[in-house]
Amino acid sequence: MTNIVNLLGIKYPIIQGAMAWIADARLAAAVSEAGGLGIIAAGNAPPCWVRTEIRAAKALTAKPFGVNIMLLSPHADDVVQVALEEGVRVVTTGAGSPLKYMQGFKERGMVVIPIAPSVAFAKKMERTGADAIIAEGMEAGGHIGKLTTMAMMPQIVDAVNLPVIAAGGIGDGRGMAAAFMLGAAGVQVGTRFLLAHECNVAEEYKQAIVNAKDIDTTITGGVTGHPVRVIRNAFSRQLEEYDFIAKDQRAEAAAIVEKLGSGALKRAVDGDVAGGSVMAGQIAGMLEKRQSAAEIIDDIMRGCRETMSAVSKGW
Ligand code: TUI
Repeated sequence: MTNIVNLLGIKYPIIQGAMAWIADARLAAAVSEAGGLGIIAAGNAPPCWVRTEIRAAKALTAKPFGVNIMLLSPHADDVVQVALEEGVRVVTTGAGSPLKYMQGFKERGMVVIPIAPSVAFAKKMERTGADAIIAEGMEAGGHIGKLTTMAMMPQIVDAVNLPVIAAGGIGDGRGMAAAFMLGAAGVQVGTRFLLAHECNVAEEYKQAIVNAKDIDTTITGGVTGHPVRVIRNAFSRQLEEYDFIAKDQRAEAAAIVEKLGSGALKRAVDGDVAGGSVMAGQIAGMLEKRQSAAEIIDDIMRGCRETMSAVSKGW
């Protein structure tokens, strides 16, 4: 098992999930300062925003941090250019294939970690020169694939010769320990960092995470081909209507849902948690405590050590 702590130059094998419109320099720097790998989420933001955040993170921490390129973004090409120009050391990619950027990343010695929703995609990424893979199960918040973390992890671990980072459904030390049992080299944690003091999301969004029970997330936008896990609300119910549409009307429905969806995450991030897209993972049901990023990381590491030592004593 390759050690991602050494690969990334961090203390703990915890990567902060890239949450569009949410994961900015402040959150990323706090996670990196605490010994994890903070990630600035480019999402659909314009390249100038990404540059500003990268520079802000550099001012806040001397420790490594990364940038996530969301490949469905119309700004993806320009955001990649910014990451290259700013000397970003680690990129994670989501929602597509980073193939056309790979050569540029590798020429600059960047560590490239694509997010994979399947074995086939993970193998493709290994062939194109990825340094590690994030295997993200459908327990995760936001745009998801079809497989669960539990079923996908060991299959990707067997299929590639790279460190595999588990993501989706991991919110504490037990989840991290379970990921190690499945062959993970580390974990990516998103939803739990929504409750970090350093996370700038609206108070209403944080409260929606605290209030959520185990069954309170749902999957929207299936008709567009980009399913998204959110906390169920008025907006998700509105989108639900388009999931059961006759085959010959699907293209039209997809266009409508696409239109309704654009801007919906930003609305929620700004506090409209009824009319916006409150992206969150299934683990939201368990999350209650507001803590600093450092407290979150310490708690996950302590819980992981406790769980692993209890398990090693037998059952
Ligand atoms: O990307 C994410 N999570 C996201 S992106 C996002 S912004 C957004 N908003 C509305 C619609 C779509 C996106 C919110 N949350 N996670 C990583 C992830 N990557 N999940 C799934 C994938 C993925 C899907 C297909 C990765 C590769 C892929 O490959 C397709 C291909 O090219 O074969």
